[in-house]
Amino acid sequence: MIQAEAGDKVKSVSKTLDRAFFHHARSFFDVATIRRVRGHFDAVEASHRPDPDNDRDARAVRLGTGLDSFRFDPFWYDLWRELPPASRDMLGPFTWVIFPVQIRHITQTHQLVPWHQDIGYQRLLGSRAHLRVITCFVPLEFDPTAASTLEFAYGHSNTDSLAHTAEGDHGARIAEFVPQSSSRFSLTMGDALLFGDHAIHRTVPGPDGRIDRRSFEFRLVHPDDGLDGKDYFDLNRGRFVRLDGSERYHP
Ligand SMILES: O=C(O)CCC(=O)C(=O)O
Ligand SMILES: [Fe+2]
Repeated sequence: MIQAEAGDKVKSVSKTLDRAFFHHARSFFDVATIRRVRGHFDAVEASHRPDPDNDRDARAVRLGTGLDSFRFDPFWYDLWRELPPASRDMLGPFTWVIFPVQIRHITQTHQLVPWHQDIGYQRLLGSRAHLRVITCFVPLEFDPTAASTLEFAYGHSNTDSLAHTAEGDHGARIAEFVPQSSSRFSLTMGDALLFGDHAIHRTVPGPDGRIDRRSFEFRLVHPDDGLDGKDYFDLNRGRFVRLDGSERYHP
């Protein structure tokens, strides 16, 4: 059981300890940093070409998710090196950011992710699944309100881990799900959406139907839930770490 430490200056810890929470974190990242990150994204994206013989690459292209070579760039973690202190406090005990990040650049209808909980995707990882994660969704658009975003369901009484089934390339969806009510947020560059692994959400197009959107999903864990041999960015040490106690500037 993850406990908040007494005396922590944590504003939203009750939310982070509720696995179904979702929260619009305004100005979560430094805007100058996020602009620099977007510049780097634009500069290097096209140089990462899918290997035609690699099924994993082909699937990533179909889904609009970043290729492994693109994801493994430690530059994306500058967002965490330069995290404002108030944002750090908001994360409570979730101080390890999983490496690598999930990247998306979606442009097509079939890339919209159907209703799911992130725990449904973790379960697909078997012995490499984290027991518990929180997700930090970061739009990389200059006007995120015009682009595709996430929609969250609420008013649904069952916030436990629900059954998921595969749908095409999407590994996990909650079949036949109809929310009682739902929420979308007006994001500006630098904002993030933080949510628990039982929060029910999906991808929706922008208000005028436009889908084009670049974004990151970072996942964070409590250090007790780290896995052997995996790299994490430790927000307390400002370094990449592993469970064996090793530390490095680059993973
Ligand atoms: O980026 C999106 O539109 C949704 C992605 C998502 O929900 C996920 O990766 O868990
Ligand atoms: Fe998700």
